[in-house]
Amino acid sequence: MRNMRFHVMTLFPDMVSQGLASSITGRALEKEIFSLNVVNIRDYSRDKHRHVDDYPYGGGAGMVMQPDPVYDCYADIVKSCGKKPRVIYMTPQGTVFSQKIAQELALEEELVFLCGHYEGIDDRVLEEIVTDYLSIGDYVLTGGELPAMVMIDSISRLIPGVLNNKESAEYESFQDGLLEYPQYTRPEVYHGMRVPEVLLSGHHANIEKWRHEQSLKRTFLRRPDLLDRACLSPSDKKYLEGLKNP
Ligand code: 9D3
Repeated sequence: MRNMRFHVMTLFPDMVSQGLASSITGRALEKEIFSLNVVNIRDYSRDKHRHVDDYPYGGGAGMVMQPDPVYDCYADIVKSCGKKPRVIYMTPQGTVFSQKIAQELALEEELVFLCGHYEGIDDRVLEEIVTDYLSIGDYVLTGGELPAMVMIDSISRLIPGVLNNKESAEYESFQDGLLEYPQYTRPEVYHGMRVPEVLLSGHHANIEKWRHEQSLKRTFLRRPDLLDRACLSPSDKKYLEGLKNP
């Protein structure tokens, strides 16, 4: 089995290590299903005060991360890799990350995530080492660490063995591109609200049909944009027409 290795270049290594040490990613790290090498870019400063940033040429607010510490950090990581790894720069200017991109990146043996801070990184080192520019969406964060953690979380769960059987089965059922149906557990009556009767009936075919219709209805109401790309049968389309024209 492939043992995927993630490298993260960051000024906040504890944030990344601690964030991924919990939950399912933490369990998979303990089981050595994938590994995580978090590297502090500051360790590659050439300055006695451990500076890694400087004023921008041409003026302007804030500081820019210098190219040398980033390059030296990268060079050290590459030395430990079999072949030249993809280097993903976390930036609000990147392509928006998606499940499709997660699936593509999960095929790699090694991935390097570069997290920026301040007003960004000297563009020359980015041109030299970065293969992919990725964002997690159109909102402003303080740095690339949370985006790197988001991507590692979603990529790692695609590695065989990270999810248990139940979790994997749930993933399979998501592949039709629809939202999940609602779930219920005990008690049967909560704050006066009953669990839908069909779920107590024990009639598996009816339960499947009800759940599938709930998925269609939810997707229609909450994420109608997904319906354009979903796999829909003729009877699904009929059901949706019924929702639109009651
Ligand atoms: C508003 C002008 N800029 C601030 C100096 C741009 C800017 C640069 C860097 C804004 C935020 C950041 C820090 N964010 C990331 O590094 C980042 C990010 C994000 O903010 N949103 C979504 N995805 C990503 S990936 C990396």
